[in-house]
Amino acid sequence: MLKLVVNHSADDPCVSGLYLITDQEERLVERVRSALSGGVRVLQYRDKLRGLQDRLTLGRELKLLCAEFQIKFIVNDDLFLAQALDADGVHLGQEDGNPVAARAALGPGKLIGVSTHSLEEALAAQAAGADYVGFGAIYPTASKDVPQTRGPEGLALLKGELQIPVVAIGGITRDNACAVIDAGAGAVAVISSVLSARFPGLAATEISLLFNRIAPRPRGAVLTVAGSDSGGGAGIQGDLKTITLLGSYGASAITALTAQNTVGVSSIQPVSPEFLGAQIDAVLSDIPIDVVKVGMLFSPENAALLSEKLLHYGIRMVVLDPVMSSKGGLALLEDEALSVLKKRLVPLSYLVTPNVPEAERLTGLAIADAAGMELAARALHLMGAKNVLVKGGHLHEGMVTDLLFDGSNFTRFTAPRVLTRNTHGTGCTLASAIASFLAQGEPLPGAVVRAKLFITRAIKFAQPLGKGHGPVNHFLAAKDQTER
Ligand code: 3NM
Repeated sequence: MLKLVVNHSADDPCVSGLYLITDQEERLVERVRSALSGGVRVLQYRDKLRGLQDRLTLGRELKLLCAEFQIKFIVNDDLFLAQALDADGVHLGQEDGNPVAARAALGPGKLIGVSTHSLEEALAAQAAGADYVGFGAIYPTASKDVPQTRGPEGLALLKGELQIPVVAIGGITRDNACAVIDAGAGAVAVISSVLSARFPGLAATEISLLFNRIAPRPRGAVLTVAGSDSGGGAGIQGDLKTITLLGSYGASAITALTAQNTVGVSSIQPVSPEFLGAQIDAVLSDIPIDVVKVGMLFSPENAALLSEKLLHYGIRMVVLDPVMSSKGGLALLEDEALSVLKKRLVPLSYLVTPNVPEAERLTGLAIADAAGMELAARALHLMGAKNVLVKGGHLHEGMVTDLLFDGSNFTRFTAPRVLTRNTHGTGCTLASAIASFLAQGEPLPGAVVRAKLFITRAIKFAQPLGKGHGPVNHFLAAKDQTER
């Protein structure tokens, strides 16, 4: 008889992904709720201030939230509270009692984690029956007095010696977590980078997505919502080529059919909002999509429908390429759709990627130079886009500079201008490449750098296919670009 043996320790680690620890600030439950909706996998209730009754009350509330989001609920330090709340486990500091006693009290089905700061402590915790160790501080942190920092290097050394999962902790942010995940952390524990963020749900999504960087290929899934380009260089076809060649999984929802080639768009047949909605429902109710990339929407009804669906499914990772017209000047967005885009889609977008004419129409500003791009980026951020990438290709300068604004800082990405008329599909391809790299666990600045390299190569290698603007060369641009 065949017997199925499931190795839980390898395939199903007891903790993985984003591990959130509570802070002592105001509106905790509200902020935790938002964070859990962004993809937190384990919540640890850590409370150094409240008395027992208040801890019991708040603990019950947090436990209910965890049940609602189907994630694990762990109590820090306090074995009595863990038992009283029937938590999924307890997390012990070095001073907070011993894992053997905790196991005897909680039984085999509960999780026991131990804070450790050295290889010796971690090995001792493992020998005493801990299910996982916390290890830190990885980076400097203001949330706790820590004796020293270990860096990703210290974590990699520990991982080599330990069998149980390691939860990295201390000063971890979206921008430094990649090194920690690459060093072998099964989970990252954070307080401030999620709970002190302006949007805890978005901050949680950004960090959770980074774990895709260790997923098998195709890595991460992108849904493109755009028009079909029969010519194959832009729109849905250009998007799916980009997403696939860069190593992610691509799904699509078509907003309109276009009869199109390298010379121009000769006819447009919009899809009804009902049918666009049916496509989006079919995909999002089944396939775990990491990033939604939005291109040509055409009608105000389709733009409005999309905003409803994004809200309904709680999609935060939206890359919005505000396509407005074809190279030949034909409108790909009806006039009334512009205001829907501005009012309803820009505020839902994680990143909006206008070129100069699109940024001008969205903001009403005239953009003649780098300073104008900055003003437009600020205006789009005020309109609700979390991040803005204004593309400088339409300014007549030798170098092409794109400007990324995250609400605080500007980053410039510069590449030499390639003199060619074969640029069909550039906007769609860049936005799809950014969406793919995000879906693969690259934080935004890195995703933009890699996507910019990709589009620059795709333009450089473009062939004069057809009688008009030849399509960018997705194939050669992607060759040798997916290293893992
Ligand atoms: N334990 P933040 S560092 C609770 O090294 C805690 O054991 C640490 O907070 C350890 O994500 C830490 O804000 C604080 O840096 C983590």
